[in-house]
Amino acid sequence: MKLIYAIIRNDNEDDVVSALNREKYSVTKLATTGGFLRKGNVTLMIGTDDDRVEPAIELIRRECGHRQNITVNMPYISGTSMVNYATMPMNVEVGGATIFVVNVDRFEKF
Ligand code: 2BA
Repeated sequence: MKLIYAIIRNDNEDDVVSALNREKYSVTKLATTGGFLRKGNVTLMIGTDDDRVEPAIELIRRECGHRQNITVNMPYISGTSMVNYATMPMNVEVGGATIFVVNVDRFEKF
């Protein structure tokens, strides 16, 4: 058995979770925050049999679409004697999904 962690954008959550449920995957949603952009995203935990991992990833890929480049204003500290907060435009890729697949040693339900 495997546990899939899929970090997706908030915008994609409904479509991905509905599609996973239709295909009989059990899903737990966690409200998470990206450490870089400090914006909300969603982490899905999906426990499933080994042979259902690839179909789940394909489904997530289909629902999340392509990555896109966006420009964000990142905060940074400027100046020496005083702390001045400013922002700096930066290009980042968003969209798609970030996926980790880990082995499950033991799985029980009571
Ligand atoms: P964030 O950490 O908010 O990152 C948002 C996007 O900013 C990333 O998109 C990436 O394009 C860019 N980015 C992240 N860290 C960067 C850095 N140190 N320097 C320059 N650009 C950076 P994604 O790669 O699609 O990641 C989307 C979200 O997935 C991330 O949100 C984070 O919550 C999670 N994530 C991605 N890779 C991860 C990893 N290796 N471990 C844990 N979480 C990860």
